[in-house]
Order: sequence, then structure tokens, then C-alpha cells
Amino acid sequence: MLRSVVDGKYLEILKLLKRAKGRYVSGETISKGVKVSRAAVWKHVSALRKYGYDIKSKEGSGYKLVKSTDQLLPWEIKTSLKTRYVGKAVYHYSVIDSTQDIAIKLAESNAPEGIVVVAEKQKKGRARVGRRWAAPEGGIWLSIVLKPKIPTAETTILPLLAALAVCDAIRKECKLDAKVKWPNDVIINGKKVSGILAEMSCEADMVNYVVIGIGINANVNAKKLEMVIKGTAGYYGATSLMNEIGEKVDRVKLTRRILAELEEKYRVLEEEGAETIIREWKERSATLGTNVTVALNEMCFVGKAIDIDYDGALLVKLPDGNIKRIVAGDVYVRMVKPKSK
Ligand code: BTX
Repeated sequence: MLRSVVDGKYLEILKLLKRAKGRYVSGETISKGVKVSRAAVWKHVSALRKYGYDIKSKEGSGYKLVKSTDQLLPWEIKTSLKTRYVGKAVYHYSVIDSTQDIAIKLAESNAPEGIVVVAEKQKKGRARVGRRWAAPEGGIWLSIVLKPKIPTAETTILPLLAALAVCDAIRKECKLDAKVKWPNDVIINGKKVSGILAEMSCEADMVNYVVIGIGINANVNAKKLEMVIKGTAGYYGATSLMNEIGEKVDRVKLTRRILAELEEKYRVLEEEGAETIIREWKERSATLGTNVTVALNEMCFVGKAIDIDYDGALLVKLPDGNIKRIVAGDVYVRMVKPKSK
């Protein structure tokens, strides 16, 4: 694991290099500015390169930052992060089984609300109802600890809220027509680009914590990903932001935006209740108005998705006119476009 509080000297050197805006900074200037020996400057620069920073060195000129890192390093995420508490502490891993495991451990040991665990790659990414989530390098795989002051029954809205936050962050940061698909997916052109997993601990009517897991296929090769997950439960095609845009996205910027969107929507939920979140979710919905196939345990039925209930449940109108409430968590909804007349 990478220390969440990195050696302050790295950050000071980075600051100097960033301030130079692509120009060389002499070893002597860095050494004086950061108050370490020239040999230590060299050592720190080598360490920064390992974190993915492209730093050139030239005899007689010094060092210049050619390109910042693409890794989701805590200090990069926290720079100009516009949140009050979400993402103020970030734990970063290069490879891990699941960010959910660490976030749950942190939540169990009374970690503050808003703590984030992020990984470059997951070996055993978890999805809903015991499924697996493919999480190769290039994606954004993170978990956030929340401690909502709402009744347990109302937490069902949280996965929808998180999907909405991701959807809006993608729209704003990548200018893509992202939509939400009930209950917790974000899709682009009908294919899944992001999935959300909410795991919680509660006692009676009190929520101890909810860990929201967010997976986004950012700079992932969608074709390769589809080959890995094709045919698995819940599969209906996958895409990535890189595939949709045709170039890599800035994962650090997008992560910051996701955290800010999530904190803001969460504030709205706590202060005003679920109404606004549900309205916004409906505005971005790819599900409402479509015919859906709902697979619920052993049963399967078709109907038209007509609305979202106050708690995030999907309301489906059956062919006999009855309305069925589908509660998130145990169903798989396949959307079928209504036939054009
Ligand atoms: P879900 O049940 O909605 O989706 C799971 C299904 O989605 C899988 O069975 C498979 O068909 C498909 N799938 C698997 N991987 C991908 C992918 N990368 N892109 C598109 N489709 C895929 C979704 O559950 C919950 C996902 C949460 C993932 C995050 S990542 C950070 C955190 N840590 C962790 O272990 N899980 C969460």
C-alpha cells in the first residue's frame, strides 16, 4: 500500500516542478528550496518517477516535469478537491482484492465519514448479489465510507444517488450523454460504463455505515473487457470512457468531480430528503418508458417501467394493468426498446 501521507519532500519537489510549467529547475534550486542534499533530490525524483510522473533530467539544467502521473494518488486527488469531507483522506493501492474490503475495515474501526479507498487494479472486484466486477488497470475503482443520518429504510436511495453522481460527473467532465439505468448502472449508448455497489451495517433503525463502491471503465479497453465478462449474470455489454471519446480521460480530474458530485447530492438528501434526487435521476433515466424484463429469483416477467417510487423502487406496469414494485438488490432488469409503430 502507498502511504496516504506521503513524504512531504516529494510534494515540495512536485510543487516546484509544477510551478516551473515545463521548464527545467536546477538541482541546486530544488535542493535549497526543499532543504535536502542534491543526492536526496535525485532519490526523491526517482521515487516520483515510480509513481508515474514523467520527469526529465538534463546535466547542467536540472529537472523538468514533462507529464504528471495518471495514477489516482491521494495528493493528486486532494489538490483542488472541492469537497468538505469526502476524499479528505484517501488510501491508494496499486493492486488489491477489493476496495470494499478495506473501506469496510476502516468503517468498522470508526474511520471518519468521507474516507476513500482507491485502487489501480482489483483482483476480486465485487458486484451485487455475489457477482464479480472486472477491474483491470485504467479504470476508477473506489469505495467511500458514509454514515448517513437517515432511517435504515431510506438507504435504498443511496445506490441511485451514487449512480446519479457518477452520471453527472461523466456528463460534465467528459461531455458524454451518460444515462442511469435502474437500479445502479451508468450507461452510454446502451452499454454499461459504471456499476455501483452499496454495502452497509445497521442496528435496528440506525445506520452504522454504508460503503459505496464505484467502478468506472475509464481508460479500459472495452473490447478486451467484454471478452472477459461476456455471458456472466447481468451482462448486457460494456463500454469505457476512452472508447466513447477516442482518447484517454483524466482520471484524477474525473475522480475529483465524482467525489464533489456525490458529496453535494448526499447533502441534498440529508437536508431535503429524496425528492430532488429522484427527480434528477428520472431526468437522466434510460429505463423509464421502456419495456423491461425483470428476473426476480426464479421468476421472470415483462412490463413497462413507468416510475420510480419515493424509496428508489422501480414501478413496472404489467400487461394486465397491475403495477409491481421492484425493490433494488435482487433483480436484473433488461431493457427492451418499445417497438416503433
Ligand atoms: P452489478 O451486479 O450491477 O453488475 C455485475 C455484472 O456486470 C457482472 O456480472 C458482469 O456481467 C458485468 N460486469 C462486470 N464487470 C464489469 C465492468 N467492468 N464493466 C461493465 N460490466 C461489468 C455492479 O454490480 C457493482 C460494481 C461495483 C464495483 C466497484 S469497483 C470499487 C468497489 N470495489 C469492489 O470490489 N466493487 C466496487
